[in-house]
Amino acid sequence: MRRHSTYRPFGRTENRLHGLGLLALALILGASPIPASAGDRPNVLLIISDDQGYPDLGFLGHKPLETPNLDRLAAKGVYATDFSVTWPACTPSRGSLLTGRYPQRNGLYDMVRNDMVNYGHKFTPEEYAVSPEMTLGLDPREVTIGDVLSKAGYRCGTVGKWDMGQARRYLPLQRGFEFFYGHGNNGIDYFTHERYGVPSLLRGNERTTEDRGDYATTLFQREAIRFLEQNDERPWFLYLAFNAPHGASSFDFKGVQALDEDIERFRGHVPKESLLGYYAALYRMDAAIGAVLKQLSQTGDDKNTLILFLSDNGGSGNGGNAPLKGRKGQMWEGGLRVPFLAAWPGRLPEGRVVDSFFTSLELFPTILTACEIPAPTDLVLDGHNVLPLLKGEATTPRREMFWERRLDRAARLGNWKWISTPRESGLFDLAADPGETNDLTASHPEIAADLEKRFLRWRGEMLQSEPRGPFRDY
Ligand SMILES: [Ca+2]
Repeated sequence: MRRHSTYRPFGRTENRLHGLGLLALALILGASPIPASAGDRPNVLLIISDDQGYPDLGFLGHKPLETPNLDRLAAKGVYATDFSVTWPACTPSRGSLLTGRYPQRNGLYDMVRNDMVNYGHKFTPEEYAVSPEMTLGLDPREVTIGDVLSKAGYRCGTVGKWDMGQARRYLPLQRGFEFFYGHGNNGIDYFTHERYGVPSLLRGNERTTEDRGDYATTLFQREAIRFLEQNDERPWFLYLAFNAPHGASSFDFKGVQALDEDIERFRGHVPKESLLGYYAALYRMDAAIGAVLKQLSQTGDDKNTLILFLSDNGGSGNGGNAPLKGRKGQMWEGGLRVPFLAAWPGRLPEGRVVDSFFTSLELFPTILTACEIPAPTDLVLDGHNVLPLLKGEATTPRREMFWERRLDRAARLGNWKWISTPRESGLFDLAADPGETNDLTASHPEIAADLEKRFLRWRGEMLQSEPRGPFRDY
């Protein structure tokens, strides 16, 4: 298998495992790509999962979980081993994905959430209407990828977890999308579609309870296919944003909700009984992705659709992110580094593994490049087109990256990673030590100082950028 670089985040054995798994899949499935006809602008399917840990793809073989459709996507496209999101939890990660900007630049740099539910408080409708979940969201001045694509003639839809505010001004139909079915807030009960007792499912701008009782992932599958069936002459962009396999946002259920049949599939086969819901929900999400991909192949859209898949942050209740350290919410790789897949028949190689570092900030400019749409000239984007990297024609354009969550800070320069939080700090060489076990601050103080300096310079740039709501004081 052709490799992008000699950078080996997991050492030789781990890479061979990845490589063999993919090679085997490629041999099993190996169909020759059909090139897209010249001048045809591609469709784009952007899929995001929720709290799916870095090791949690079936073909990696780390756990007895099953993701056959994602495995097939990896075999037919590109799998990245060193891909990071911009924040270790949902809202800011998703906001920067859709704006192509650091959370600290677009203003959505913390969660939009009613924390009183953590103490058992049930909101009345009147209280909820003036609560953070209803009043905060992505600044309406921010430009989403939906805004840019729809202006360029794309038909844009969002299905699933929007998570960037649910007052009307924040919802997808006001942000460049003409189709929306899902929830605007951070999470729901998979069956009642309530968020801690508050009905939260919307079709377009209107609340709906028409599907109450049905499993959310299955509904999102149905609606994604509905969007695809509404095909017209325009190319389309579908943002398929799962809330799976995140834990339920419910007073009545702790953990991840799943269909009984899927729970039974894994009973006796998971390391811990408490992981049954996670494994089952992940399996069902993968099946939903499979159904959507099948729909694409039935209409022929699969031949000219760029498919991108990522998780919004590291695993939380997934039984651990080994070989990475840490979890969701943390600056360790286990919080920031996530699964990433890309496929585009005839345009991207099949069964390729990219070990170079890049981030979710890259996806906005990458999508625009794929669609041959210039970025708005007055829009400051923080990422770079990675199509040449994915194709194996160039090295990664991402040299530096910075993360900030309240007092937690991290920076990356090449393979060097610097962390500073009130609880822990360190300097790590991720090429030799992806598990962040060997703090090199004492032996390489100049590198630690350089990364901190770069972090502070970046932070200064963010503070000098045009202020955006909802959190910033301006
Ligand atoms: Ca998440």
